[in-house]
Amino acid sequence: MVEPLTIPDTSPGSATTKVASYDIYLTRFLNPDGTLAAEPPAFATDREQARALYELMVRTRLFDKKAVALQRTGQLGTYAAVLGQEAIGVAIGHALKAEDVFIPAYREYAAQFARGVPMVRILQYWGGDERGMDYPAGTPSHHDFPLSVPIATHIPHAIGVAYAMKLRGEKRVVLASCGDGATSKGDWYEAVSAAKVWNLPIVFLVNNNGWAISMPSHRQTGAQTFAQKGLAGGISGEQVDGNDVIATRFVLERAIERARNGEGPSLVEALTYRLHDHTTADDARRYRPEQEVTDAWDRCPVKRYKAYLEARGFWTAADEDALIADGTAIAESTAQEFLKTAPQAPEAIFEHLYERLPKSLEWQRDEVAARGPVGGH
Ligand SMILES: Cc1ncc(C[n+]2csc(CCOP(=O)(O)OP(=O)(O)O)c2C)c(N)n1
Ligand SMILES: [Mg+2]
Repeated sequence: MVEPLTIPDTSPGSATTKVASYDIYLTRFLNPDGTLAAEPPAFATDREQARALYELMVRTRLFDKKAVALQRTGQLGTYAAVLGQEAIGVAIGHALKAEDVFIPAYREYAAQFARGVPMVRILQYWGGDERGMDYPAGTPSHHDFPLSVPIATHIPHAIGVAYAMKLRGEKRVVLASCGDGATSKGDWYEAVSAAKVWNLPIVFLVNNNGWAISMPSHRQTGAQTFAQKGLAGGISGEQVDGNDVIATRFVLERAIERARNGEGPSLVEALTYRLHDHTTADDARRYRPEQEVTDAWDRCPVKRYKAYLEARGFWTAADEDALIADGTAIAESTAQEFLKTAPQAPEAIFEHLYERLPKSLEWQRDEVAARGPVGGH
């Protein structure tokens, strides 16, 4: 908190004195090879809970693979893959309570699945179908926001939601996610600043996956960490190993409970790596060395957590076979459901922005409607 302007005394005999200093902490329970870096929290030692994290991670990876395959075969529009970053979405999905509100960017599918978004909705979304943003009533996702491809524009919206919760005296929390690149946007800084000024129940999750399309993180900012951008706004900022699902869930739960108890906002920088191209419209070989990607596979969140589960006796080869078979079948049936969905009329694109369409757009809608459909997905 900035004190009312008084100029502090300097140390006797010194022209310059230290007025503030800060530390940034990183949390990790699992080393990249799956061995324990520290004693894990209770949820990770409970067989069922521990297995659930892994199952969602693998199901998400299988979904992701299918989505990329659909795009590659001309059956889906541009798609943003989550390969390598699955642990973060899984951790968010398990850390939030049903009444909380999740305001995602576009790589946290696992959290959306955990909160009740059917996989087919994500395919519809990337297929250009607005119905892909309509999440089912009776699930937590119904009061969540749709994923946001516009970078950081959803972060001020998240502040609005958290402000409403505070105003109504609700014990609910907002979690808003974005990438490292998004933290360079003015709207992101404005939101972080307002969050502390109003002491809002919000957690900002920054996926630092090393890249913002072809821009490496170290050229995205001169700051040593993204976590310290929270400190600059007066809020708790910390790093977590985002490829360690245990640590990420643990750190997020702690930040979420602080927010729920009125202790205000937090920023969590999750260190991860984007193993895929930025989207299917990108070819990352044009700007990043293959060796970097090969090295990053050694830190893969799925492999790491599987090794942990196996060491605890929580996971067998038969479990793995069953999960792969089931997850693959679900991804396939999801794809079939998507492909069978009758496309919307082209003029549907005019439906969701205005309550009453302005006159200037009415003629455009009518013209599009008169032309009729131009193809399938
Ligand atoms: C407002 C806005 N500006 C630019 C873009 C184009 N764009 C799409 S993704 C991206 C980079 C985002 O990087 P980061 O925030 O690190 O997220 P990541 O894709 O790495 O998860 C940009 C510039 C956009 N979608 N929205
Ligand atoms: Mg990024």
